[in-house]
Amino acid sequence: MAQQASRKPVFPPEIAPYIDVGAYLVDSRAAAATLYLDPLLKGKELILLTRSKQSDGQVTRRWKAFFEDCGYHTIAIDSISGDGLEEVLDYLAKLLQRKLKVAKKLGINNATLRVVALGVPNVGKSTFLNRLIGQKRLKTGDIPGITRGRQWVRLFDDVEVLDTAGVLRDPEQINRRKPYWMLLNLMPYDFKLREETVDLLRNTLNKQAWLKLRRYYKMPDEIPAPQDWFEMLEIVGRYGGYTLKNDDLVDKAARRLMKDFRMGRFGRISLEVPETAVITSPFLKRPGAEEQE
Ligand SMILES: Nc1nc2c(ncn2[C@@H]2O[C@H](COP(=O)(O)OP(=O)(O)O)[C@@H](O)[C@H]2O)c(=O)[nH]1
Ligand SMILES: [Mg+2]
Repeated sequence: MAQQASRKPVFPPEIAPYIDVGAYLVDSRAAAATLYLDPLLKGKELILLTRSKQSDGQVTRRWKAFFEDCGYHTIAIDSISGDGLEEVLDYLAKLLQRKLKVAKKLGINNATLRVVALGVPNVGKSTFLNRLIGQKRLKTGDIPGITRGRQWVRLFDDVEVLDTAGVLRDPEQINRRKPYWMLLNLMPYDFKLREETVDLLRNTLNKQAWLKLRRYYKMPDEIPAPQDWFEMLEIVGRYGGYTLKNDDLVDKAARRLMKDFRMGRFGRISLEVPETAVITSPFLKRPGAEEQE
């Protein structure tokens, strides 16, 4: 079952002081719509721009620069290809060394670095941690909300990671983000959002992506680019050999289109760019902004 918006904390608030790193998994294709920051872990942020193999590399680099300007250490990763994971391990090793140094000054000869993985449901927290651990110890899956309990897992002798269930908080923010989430398969298909979601994709595609789409759906040259969401779906229907004569077929076309997008049929596409994206997280440190308490 899909996870519902929850205000329950994903880790007990009282353990926040013992957590060293809040590893925030953010989908690099929609870094604003999948951004979630926890005020309890201020100053401990590590932003991981995931699925970097699926997003527009140039846009992902801009997102990295954006988050770094905000003061967060940021790494682009892909948990399937393994890209960026070495860099994550190097960064954690550096933080552990720093923690050990502080411990030694206090006369303690060991330290454990505690990392918690955070992010919206289905963004890839468990997959990322599994890849780091090197074996499939945490449950992953395509259905949001698969990680329910809490489990600390030892990554190395001196690094522990905590997987969490996804966070979904403010209902108002959630509604704005829903078309993004649906397109990225972070939430189940909802026919009420199909118009908005198809339009989101239609408005995002650049010239190159349109070319790929035309080729993929074998669109004849005389057919102009679709003017609205329905025309867009008609292209998919025509390709599949059906017309959208009833609502089920409209849904069928919408699902197919979204799936083809996710499969990369239209190329590597980012849905949001840092220059125009709306970031709703109230906890984002903006460069130059006054520190707020
Ligand atoms: N291609 C690709 N798929 C990923 C990546 N990370 C996660 N996934 C897939 O996304 C789905 C949800 O991942 P999961 O780790 O269960 O998400 P969680 O709810 O955040 O723990 C799974 O089907 C994963 O295989 C990635 O970096 N690249
Ligand atoms: Mg999980």
